[in-house]
Amino acid sequence: MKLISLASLLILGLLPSLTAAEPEKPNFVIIFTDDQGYGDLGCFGADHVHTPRIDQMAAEGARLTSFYVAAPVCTPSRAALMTGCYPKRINMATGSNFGVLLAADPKGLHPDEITIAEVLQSAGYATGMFGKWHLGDQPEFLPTQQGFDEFFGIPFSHDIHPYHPRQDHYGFPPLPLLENDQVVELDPDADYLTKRITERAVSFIERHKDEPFFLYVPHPIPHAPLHVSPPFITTVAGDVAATLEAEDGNIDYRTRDKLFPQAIAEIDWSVGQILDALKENGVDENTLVLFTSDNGPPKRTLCASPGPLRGHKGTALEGGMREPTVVRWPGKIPAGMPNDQMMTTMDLLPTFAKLAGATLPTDRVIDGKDVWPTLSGQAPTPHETFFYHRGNTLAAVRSGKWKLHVHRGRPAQLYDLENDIAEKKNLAKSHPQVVKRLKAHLDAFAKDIAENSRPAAFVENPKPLSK
Ligand SMILES: [Ca+2]
Repeated sequence: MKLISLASLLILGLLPSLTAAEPEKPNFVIIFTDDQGYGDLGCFGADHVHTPRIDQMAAEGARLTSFYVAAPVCTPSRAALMTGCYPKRINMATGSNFGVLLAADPKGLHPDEITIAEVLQSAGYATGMFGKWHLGDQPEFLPTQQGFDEFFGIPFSHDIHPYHPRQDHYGFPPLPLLENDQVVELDPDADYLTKRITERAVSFIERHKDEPFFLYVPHPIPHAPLHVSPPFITTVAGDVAATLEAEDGNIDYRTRDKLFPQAIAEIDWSVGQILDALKENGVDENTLVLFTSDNGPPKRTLCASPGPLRGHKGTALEGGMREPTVVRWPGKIPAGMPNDQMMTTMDLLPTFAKLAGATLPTDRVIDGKDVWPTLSGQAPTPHETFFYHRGNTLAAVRSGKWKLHVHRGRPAQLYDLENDIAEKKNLAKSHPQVVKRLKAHLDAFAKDIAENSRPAAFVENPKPLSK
């Protein structure tokens, strides 16, 4: 009799707690380093840096070997990650009079843009960002205005400060360190930035373990000048340490370049701290963690490496825009399997929205696509094309294994990335039909962007942030 009653209650749907529970919303963590190259992780073939925690993360998850950013420099790359759009579509391909935003730039990511943080916030997520923003430093452009409940960090690169080698030319104000929308320090000791950002990230996980969360950790490092906290300086050669001790208020960029292995070691430590915090707080199994970089290594660098790729930061060659990417979600993403399918930072907004049960805006174009079927190893990339820009210039397109570079007034160059990842053998002459097909993609995209783009925002009388 009792069994029958229970069965009828179940049929009537009166015992919801006994039926399948709502699937738990996953947490998302994006760790986004600055100017790290495709060859700057052990699991991407490096022997000049040591990254045991990130390599372990790759062994438990996947290396994404054709993962792209939408621009080869900071500001537009971050704009694309935040909005799921090509930078040019939202007029964020450059700063107002420089390749990226500078201090007190009147320009910023438009407040009407809907960021990945806002999408997840609308689905009940706690959102935290600890690190470097670079999408506008005026009060109306700060992370707390774009969907982040909490922000601790710097509004742009840490070299936009009075110690810049061309300070005579730029006249930069002191570098502000912010807590939410308030400046809490000026010219903070950059040696401690990675450590302090990491501590904030770990605290955020501890405080939000019982609710769905989105944690964004855009490290200012390894962008020059390199800095590490004291425990990581112990492995530096004696003459380098001595030179740094003698810096005396100035910053010796060339000597600091030699801290590259130490800077990457501290980043690796930071990733380990975050992964350990997820485990200790019981949310490891329900958290997707993605590690990548905002653009390739700068040209003038002593240590950073694009690995087998040609090109560097600022170029539309693979070395500028293909990033060392590792993703991990136990039980959901097949462990230890490299994934060579084409994916981009623009895909994270629609992908996380889908996994979170959030709704995407329907009143605007979003270039990224839901790549969950691809990330989980069930389907090939949903992208027929990926477009490369330098600033506002449409420079190249990839479709399948083919990549076509176009330069005004010069013949196009066609490369087979499957067999020539270093873009060395121009096959344009022997494959005119492929060139024609890819050119048609470029023309269609240029037309689409011209017809469907949205403005950045500008303020009058921008002022440097101060305490
Ligand atoms: Ca960068």
